[in-house]
Amino acid sequence: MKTKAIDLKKLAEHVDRHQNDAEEMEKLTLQYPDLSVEDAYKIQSLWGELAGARGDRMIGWKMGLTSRAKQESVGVKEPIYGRLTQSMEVADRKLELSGLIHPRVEPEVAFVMKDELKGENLTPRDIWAATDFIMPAVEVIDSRYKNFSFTLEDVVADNASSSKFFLGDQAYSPYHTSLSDMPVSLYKNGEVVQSGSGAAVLGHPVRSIMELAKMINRLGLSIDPGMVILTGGITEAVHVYDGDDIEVDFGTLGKMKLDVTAS
Ligand code: OOG
Ligand code: MG
Repeated sequence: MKTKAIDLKKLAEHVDRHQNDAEEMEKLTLQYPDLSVEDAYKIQSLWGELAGARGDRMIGWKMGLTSRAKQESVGVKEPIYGRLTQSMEVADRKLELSGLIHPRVEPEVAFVMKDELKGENLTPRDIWAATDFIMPAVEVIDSRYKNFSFTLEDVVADNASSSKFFLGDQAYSPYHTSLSDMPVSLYKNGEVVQSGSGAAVLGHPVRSIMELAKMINRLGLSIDPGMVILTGGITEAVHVYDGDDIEVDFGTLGKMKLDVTAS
């Protein structure tokens, strides 16, 4: 028997409040064990409308859990997507902890599109032909769930843990380097704490864009020209604390440095 319909709008407001107040919350699935993945994406989309209504425009998408290491560390075995809004992009090199709960950073490759991408059977060629440029990126994830612990449905409803992101100063031609062979090392306070290569992302980051297009196509959505796409963590995410200095070496895509400060 179908139980009472879940008020998805109310849940979107609940998630939004906890994001804005940087207050951790219980897993939604504890109270709503019947919450489906479709419901969770609907909550995410309603959250996007709330952000849009306060002027926080959507500027792109992120893929998450595209690497085996990341899937294993959180116990969710499939890729997910989330929405990126204007207020998440940080232009300086300061990661301020105020407004965040228990942030982690992870190195990623960002694609910026020049053409629309739509469809469930796109090929790598389609993606490259529609790509304007690529950039090294650092994503800051900050699950609103206690202990960063969630199910697939929970993390999707929480906009795939999105909180902030930094893009490198230098953009590159999509053909600059082989992204699957690109070595990446993450340094915290001068020591390497994570390393990997672009191949960790579904074999090649371009596949992450194919997967995103396929997933949103089911809802009739497409990737718009000008949008930025974070293709997913290349290594495990690392906790950051006040005073940390973070440096990511992206090989021929250069280095990015961030100072972590309380406010
Ligand atoms: C989910 C988001 C993961 C990525 O790049 O894999 C993600 C999480 O681990 O909290 O952004
Ligand atoms: Mg990520």
